[in-house]
Amino acid sequence: MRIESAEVIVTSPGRNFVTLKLTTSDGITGLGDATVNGRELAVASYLTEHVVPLLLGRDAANIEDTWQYLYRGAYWRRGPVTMAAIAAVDVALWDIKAKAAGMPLYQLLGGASRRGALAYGHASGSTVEALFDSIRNHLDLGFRAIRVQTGVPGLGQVYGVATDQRPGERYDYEPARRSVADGRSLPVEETWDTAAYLRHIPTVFEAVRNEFGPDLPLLHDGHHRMTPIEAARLAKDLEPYRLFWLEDATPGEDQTALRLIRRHSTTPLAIGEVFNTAFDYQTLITERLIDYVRSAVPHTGGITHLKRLVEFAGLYGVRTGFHGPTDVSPVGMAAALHLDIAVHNFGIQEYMQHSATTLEVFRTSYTFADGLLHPGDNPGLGVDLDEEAAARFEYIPAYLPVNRRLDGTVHDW
Ligand code: GCO
Ligand code: MG
Repeated sequence: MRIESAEVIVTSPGRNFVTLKLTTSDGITGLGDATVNGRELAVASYLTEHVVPLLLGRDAANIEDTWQYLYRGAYWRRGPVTMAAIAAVDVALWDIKAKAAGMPLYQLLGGASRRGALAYGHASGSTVEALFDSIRNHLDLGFRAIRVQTGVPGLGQVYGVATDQRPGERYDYEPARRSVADGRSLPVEETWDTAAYLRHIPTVFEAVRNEFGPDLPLLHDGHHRMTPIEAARLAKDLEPYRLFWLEDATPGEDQTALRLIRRHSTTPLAIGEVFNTAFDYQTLITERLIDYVRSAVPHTGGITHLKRLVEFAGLYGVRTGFHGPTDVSPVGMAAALHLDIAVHNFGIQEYMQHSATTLEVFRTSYTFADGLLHPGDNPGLGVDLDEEAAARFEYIPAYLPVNRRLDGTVHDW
């Protein structure tokens, strides 16, 4: 079974996605997600110029060999662009293998370890009142675990807060936007003040616990904006509210920063959505500095590499909490769900829910019921790409926002 063709499909049904489609000599197709939010065309070009020519004629069955060939063979290792390109090839080959076997992918990954994957949804509000409405809305939608983000008094739009939620409607938060100036697309700029944030967030969690009780699993994303000692302060202040996790408290590339947080608090920590290999977690896992790995399949070298990371993490009691924002396409989401069902050390799965327009292009078979996600039992990943529909949505340049402190200094967003 040889790889006969490889196509890179860029489409923008509501937001930009890059998808790799491989077709074998027996006519089996496989899909892989190669989307890196705000830098999409770099991955599309890496695939088209440097990977597709190497794939044609290769044996589609040899997934591990192809992974090593692209990773070691490039000499230049790691990085979000390289690893997203390798991930797309890897996931497409797993899709093909599972379709050839006539099985849903999770069967090839060891079979089902659970009935479904506990999902968390994103509740947010610019005020605590709006946040409460959003939490109720999410509970009505069936979520059993909730991420909580709010506006900060004195600041305008901040990370993680949707502006357009209405009762009964799905959550719609898409940070990749653009401001058009002089005919150019530029990132939107937001304003940030860590001191105000640190004062406000514990009061929000106190209010949420008082309103919704002690049982509801609550999560929060710090989005890399604190220094180690600020993060330690927040983790300590949030202890009474028993978070499921505090995510990305500090910029993740400084692995030793987490030692300081750990020294001061028992709030569980999650990190890793911007990491791209298992090596990025080495200190964090072996020193037991985190509780959850946040990688996404398309950003961490695909199923082959993520499975390796998850097995390694499991040896240290660290569980999964895969990244699942809407910039991970339905193909990447389905890949995560097959792993979620199969691996032993599953923790939780982020689920932001794609828009109806996105789901017109990507036809999924995964389900969400009683707070649990399931990848479905169609052979392969269970996602089809409607190429005619995809062609209707042209790429639109969009960027993630840039954050500035009150004095204008660029800060982590
Ligand atoms: C999350 C993430 C996202 C990222 C987004 C960037 O926890 O879901 O932090 O909201 O900001 O994926 O592209
Ligand atoms: Mg995050």
